[in-house]
Amino acid sequence: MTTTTARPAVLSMEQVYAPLEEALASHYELYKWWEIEDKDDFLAHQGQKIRGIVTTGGFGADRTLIESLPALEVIADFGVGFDAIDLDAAREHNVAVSNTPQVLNECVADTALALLLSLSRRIVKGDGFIRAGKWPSGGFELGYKVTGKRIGIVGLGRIGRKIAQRAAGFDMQIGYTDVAPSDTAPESYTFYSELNTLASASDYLVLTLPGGASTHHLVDAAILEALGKDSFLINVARGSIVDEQALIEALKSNGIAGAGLDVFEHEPNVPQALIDDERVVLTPHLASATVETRDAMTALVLDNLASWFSQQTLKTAVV
Ligand code: 8YV
Repeated sequence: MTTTTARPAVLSMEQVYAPLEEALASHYELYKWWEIEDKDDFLAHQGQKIRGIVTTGGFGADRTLIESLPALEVIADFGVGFDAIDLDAAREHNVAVSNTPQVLNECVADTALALLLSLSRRIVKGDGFIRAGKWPSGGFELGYKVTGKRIGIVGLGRIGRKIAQRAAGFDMQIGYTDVAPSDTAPESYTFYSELNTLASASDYLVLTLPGGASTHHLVDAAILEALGKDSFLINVARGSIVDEQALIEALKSNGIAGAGLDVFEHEPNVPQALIDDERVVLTPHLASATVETRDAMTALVLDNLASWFSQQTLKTAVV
């Protein structure tokens, strides 16, 4: 006699990495949200069999989605940030949540440094200068030296620490703010209890703190004013942390020197004022987007799902 065990039904919310989709399809009865034309019809007729969701840091899972899936047991986030997942709704409905911490630290930190270097040394602008055929008719503008400058890290967590280590390689002076001074940070790092004081003392203010209600618009007009006309803002965390309109105003009035942005308030929409501004380097939320890191994130999502469906535990649990 042969027995067949039904594979758990899993709904993937966003098309993000083909090997993840392939692996999910080989282990689960996979549904792809972006391919479903009539979503209400799907939820009404198939929603009751979905036991797992795979989502991204940006897409998350809101209360409406969670409550539309009565058999939902687990949400596996393909990302470290879970601000877009309604954790209260997940808890209320006994839905476990996992994310992918640690495995993306290096790549996100590398991206912060890449933005910092691109801004200071005018890499993107220099590339455009050559491609536009302008080099033969004149020299290129000067940038700013990075070595020895002051970096202010907002959130000395797993990613913030990796950025600090990299900045130390450029002999930068490292300041940070967090809920409390870190016991394990090197003595050479300076702790600032207030964000505005850190901003005033920084040539580069780098955001590496979680998104969500508690950090919404933390970087507003006052913080940008404290940062000042010779300093740069770098955001590899969440767009919601920066008041984008205030940033646009600060750039317009030469209140800050420039910005390196991997994340935006309303992705994938980027305000035209930022696109038009050559003192801004823009990247499309790519900080964790390397083959190595996306493979590691895929492995962790699969581990979490396998562990949940076999023994109701998670490798890296948020809830
Ligand atoms: C991903 C992210 O790019 O880790 C996060 O929180 O936002 C990113 O690593 C995202 O989850 C994939 O879209």
